[in-house]
Amino acid sequence: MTTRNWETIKEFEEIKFEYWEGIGKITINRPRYRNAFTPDTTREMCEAMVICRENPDISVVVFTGEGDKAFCSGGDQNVKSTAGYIGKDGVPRLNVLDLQKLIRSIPKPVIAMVNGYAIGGGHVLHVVCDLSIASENAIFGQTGPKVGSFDAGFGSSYLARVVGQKKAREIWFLCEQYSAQEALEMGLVNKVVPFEELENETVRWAQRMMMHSPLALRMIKAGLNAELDGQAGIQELAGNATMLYYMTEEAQEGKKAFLEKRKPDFSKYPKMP
Ligand code: S0N
Repeated sequence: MTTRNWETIKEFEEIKFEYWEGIGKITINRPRYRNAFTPDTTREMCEAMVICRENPDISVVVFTGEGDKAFCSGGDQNVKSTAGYIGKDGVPRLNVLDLQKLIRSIPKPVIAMVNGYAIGGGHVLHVVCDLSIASENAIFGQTGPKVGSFDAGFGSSYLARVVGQKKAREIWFLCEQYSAQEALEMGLVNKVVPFEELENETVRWAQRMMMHSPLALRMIKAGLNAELDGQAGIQELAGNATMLYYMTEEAQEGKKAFLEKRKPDFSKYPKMP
């Protein structure tokens, strides 16, 4: 599928983390289990996301799964215990929720490149990404009520914002599977392409966004999140406003005056209508 020389950013055990021309690509590398995630997979993805956030060379993040069968089949049922999923440290966790929050809060676009099954917690992961590009063989669905789990957070409420309340309830209550075409029709994905074209199309979308103002994209993402994310969303949007304010001479006057032990003079700064 790939024709690019993706360069490894960091070696992990359960994911691949690569870079090419402004794009950070995070790939769940457990095709044997249809790319189901363990707490270790999720911890590694969280670490890669933080690197994507910090690295100024990365403008867009792409999430995908290894191979042509699955994007992600959710939590690994082999390591599910009574209190979450057990990783190598023996502690049960639901740390996929941390990953969801990181995807939403990173101030850069995140594209889900859905290359097969996006099921259960794997479906939620594509839902929380900013954009989803799917291959024609992609299949979507939730399984929670069938297999003894559920995601009543972003996995439900944000899904309902994407596809509407009735459809979200159908998806969760019936646990059916949906084709890529059906997903497109319900607004669950942005585009469907043949599998061979999936990476090319995803890269095209990333390159298109990279031509635009990163600050504008950042503010739009924060604004779209803020409407839904309550105080956490407002904090994100407000933090961006503070960052922009720090860049002004007006804000710098306040700091300079403090350091120079004088009264600040804000009189020259415009009071916009
Ligand atoms: C993906 C499916 C539909 C693919 O079917 P297919 O192509 O017929 O392949 P299989 O033969 O079924 O699978 C191939 C091998 O891969 C293993 N495997 C597949 N999925 C998983 C999985 N999730 N965990 C472990 N192994 C998996 C198969 O067992 C098989 O192995 P072998 O060859 O040894 O038989 C199909 O595989 C499928 O339906 N998979 C299960 C989907 C599912 O129910 N996932 C779990 C759903 N729940 C969650 O994701 C929890 C989410 C979560 O973490 C969470 C989030 C928020 C709040 C709470 C939670 C919470 O933890 O509950």
